Order: sequence, then structure tokens, then C-alpha cells
Amino acid sequence: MTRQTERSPQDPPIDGQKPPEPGGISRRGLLTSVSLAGLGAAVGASVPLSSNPTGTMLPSALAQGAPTSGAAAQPSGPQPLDYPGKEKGLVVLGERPLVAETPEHLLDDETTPISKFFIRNNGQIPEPAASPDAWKLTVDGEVNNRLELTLAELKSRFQPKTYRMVLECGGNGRSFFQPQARGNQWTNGGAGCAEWTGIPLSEVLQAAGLKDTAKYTAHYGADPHLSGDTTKESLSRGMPIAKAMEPHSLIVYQMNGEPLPTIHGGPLRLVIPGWPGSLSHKWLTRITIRDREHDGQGMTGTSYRVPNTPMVPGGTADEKDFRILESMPVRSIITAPANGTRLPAGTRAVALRGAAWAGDLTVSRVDVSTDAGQTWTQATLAPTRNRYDWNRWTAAVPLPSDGYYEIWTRATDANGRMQPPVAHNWNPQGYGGNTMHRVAVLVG
Ligand SMILES: Nc1nc2c(c(=O)[nH]1)N[C@H]1C(S)=C(S)[C@@H](COP(=O)(O)O)O[C@H]1N2
Ligand SMILES: [Mo]
Repeated sequence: MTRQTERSPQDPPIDGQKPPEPGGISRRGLLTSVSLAGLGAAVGASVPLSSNPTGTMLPSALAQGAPTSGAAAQPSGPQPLDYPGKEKGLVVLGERPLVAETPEHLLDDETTPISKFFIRNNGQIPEPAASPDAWKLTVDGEVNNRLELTLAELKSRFQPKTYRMVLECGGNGRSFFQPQARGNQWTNGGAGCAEWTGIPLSEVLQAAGLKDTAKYTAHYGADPHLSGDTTKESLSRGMPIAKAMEPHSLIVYQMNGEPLPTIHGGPLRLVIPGWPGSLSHKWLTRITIRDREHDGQGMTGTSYRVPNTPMVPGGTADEKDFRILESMPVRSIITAPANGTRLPAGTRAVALRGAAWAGDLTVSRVDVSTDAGQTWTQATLAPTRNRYDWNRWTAAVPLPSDGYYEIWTRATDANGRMQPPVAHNWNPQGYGGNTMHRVAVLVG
């Protein structure tokens, strides 16, 4: 199949515009009547800093043109989300299918509330299930006992587990690739860390009895294809049996203690932590066990795949030389202060908060810099609850004078691999973009 699962033809055209900075300047009441002529045109009452400083090596304030006539000049690019139960601060990256990301400063909670959790669809959003407990899941293929379980049976037959775990879109960080890669232009907001309650997939597969020939899963859900064509899947990915059997791979029916909302795949979804979010199939109806790698929608071509041999950025891909993206790369974000924050004149230090995670790996350290990486300060990592939880981190950095600063963060994973300053290993659909996160602040 050639359809690109991280960008469908129905997506609005990418025009390179970045969302307006929804940051907390005016909300913080620090900047209600101050002129900011020296930094260019203002976006509303915010300091006119790029909401996406990492997209370029230019200083944040110069990284992109800001609208020239204040708050009324809405950029033609992504818009604030207006969706029931969701914060308006989420940013729409695509309307059909609906895709919205969470600006980094809205990921400041220990556990991401449902209202702030990013949304990624490849197809239509199904109607809410009339009676969730009657939802049916079929497990078939290379198994000894084909299972057909209702959600009620699933709950009564197996012991539930609750884990707080990061769910991250495979394309998170894509917007930092140059030239632009195909797909939704995620900054760092295609990720969140929620408490997921469900049944370990391993227990259900054990109950089904895996045959010796069982190699790979294939996932199917109830979301209709965007075109309405019932012979097409919106998405159908799969994983090696070993990943499916990991204790943290769950069939989930609760999010943050609430019944799983429809927009997040309710009543039933997979959560396969550490690997691209596309494995965490929503509105899950069937898992077929295969004797070979899956070839469904999103498994082939350059979808969720990265090149073995480094490509010329923007060049032609040799799809034969691509491998399936498995564990996601290490990433850290600054969740406070928000990009574009203005601090009172004379402020001489700023407390930072953030989060870091590393796919299947743990995070070994997080460092922050206020001088474009010339010097670094090590952040303090809070403990995680399990290997797929994120590390919250804190740090304090001095601000020697008034003026403009960029704060950079970089995390290093347990294998010693650190986030790069620029997106590395360009590929047509922009996977693995894990550049250091940068926020700009203005003192005085
Ligand atoms: N059935 C179905 N499941 C799906 C998708 C989809 O389009 N259809 N999108 C996947 C992708 S690409 C991601 S990143 C996650 C996003 O989950 P969320 O919308 O709950 O944040 O769901 C995955 N599960
Ligand atoms: Mo995704």
C-alpha cells in the first residue's frame, strides 16, 4: 500500500506555519501593557517567540515570521482545538482525520489529564459504543483456541493491571526535520503519560494458546476508513510476539481511572508502550496472530520505517533498505516555564520543570543549558513508577542579567545515546526526530 499513514491526502496542506504560541504570558499577568518592539511583532500579548524553536538553529525569536497585526492576525496554519472534554490549548494539526497535539507547557502535570492528552486518528472517529461491556474482541490466527470475548468477560476472566505509561506518536518531533518530512507536523506534543488500566495482552494470548508458528500480531479496529470504503483499514499494525508478551503491553479499558473515552479508543484499545503509538490500536475488535510480519495499513513502504543507510535529506528512498521503527528515541521536554514567558526585570534564576522518556529504555540523565549548549546543568530526575513511566525532572538555572534567553534540554538514555541538537537520520515520513527542546524566555 502506498497511502501514508502519518499523513493522508485529506490533511490540510502543510504550509510551514506554526501554531500561535498559546503560552502563559498574558495568563501569568506579566505582560499586559508592555511594548515589545525590540523583538518584532507581537502575537496578541505574548512575547513573539517561535513556538517551535528547535525547528532551526536560528535563535527562537528569529526562527519564523510572526503575524504583523496582533492577535487578530490568525495564522492560516494549525488552530486551537475545539473538542468536547479537551482543552482549547491543544493545537490542531489536521482536521480530517482529527489530529491534535499538546504544547509542551500543557504537559506539566505528573499524570497527563485526559483533557490535555493528544489525539491522533488515521480514519473516522466511530460512534460511542451503546453498551461498552458488550464490545467484542476476537483473537484468532495462529492460536489453538480462537477467542471471542466481550469486554465484560475480559474483565471477569483476567486480573487487571494499572500502569502509568507514556504513549507517543511515531511521528513525534517530525516538524524538526529539514527539509520538511511528510505527515502531521508534530513538535513535541504527540505524547502524554496517563494511567492505563487493562488486561495484560500476554494473558489473553496465553488463554488463546499460541502455536509454535506464532510470530507477529495484526491489529484491527472499528474506525471506518476516511473514504468510507469498508474494504479498507484506517490502520492495521502489528508487532513481534515478544513485544506483545511484555507485561506492560495491555488491552486497556480505563484511562486515569475513567472508562476509556471514545476519542482515545474506548471502550477498548491496546497500549503498547515504548514503541510508536500506532501499535496502540484504538476501538480494538480483533487481534490476528500471524506466522510472519504483518503487512497491513502502516506496515509497508516508508510508514513507521526508518532507513538503515543514512539518506540524503530530501532524497529518494530505497524502501528495501528500511526497517520497522520499534523503540522510540530518547526525548525530554521543558514543561515550565512555557516558551515565550516573560519574567520580571531583575529575575536572576528560573526554576525549570520537565519530563523525559526513552522508548523501551530508561533515562539516565537530563541536562539543561541557557547558553546554547556551551555549558550544561544536570537536572534532578524524579523516580518512575515503572520502566514506561516518564521521569519528571526539575532544575534551576541562573540568569546572569536581564535579556533574552533560550533554555535547552537534552536527555540521555541508558545506552548513553543523547538527544541531538538537530533532527538526525532524515527519512521521508520523519520518524525519530528527537532534537533537544528549546524554550525562549525574556527577563525584563
Ligand atoms: N483504530 C485506530 N487506532 C489507532 C489509530 C487509528 O488511526 N485508528 N491511530 C494510532 C496512532 S498513529 C496513535 S499515535 C495513537 C494515538 O492515540 P490517542 O489518539 O489516544 O492519543 O493511536 C493509535 N491507534
Ligand atoms: Mo501515531
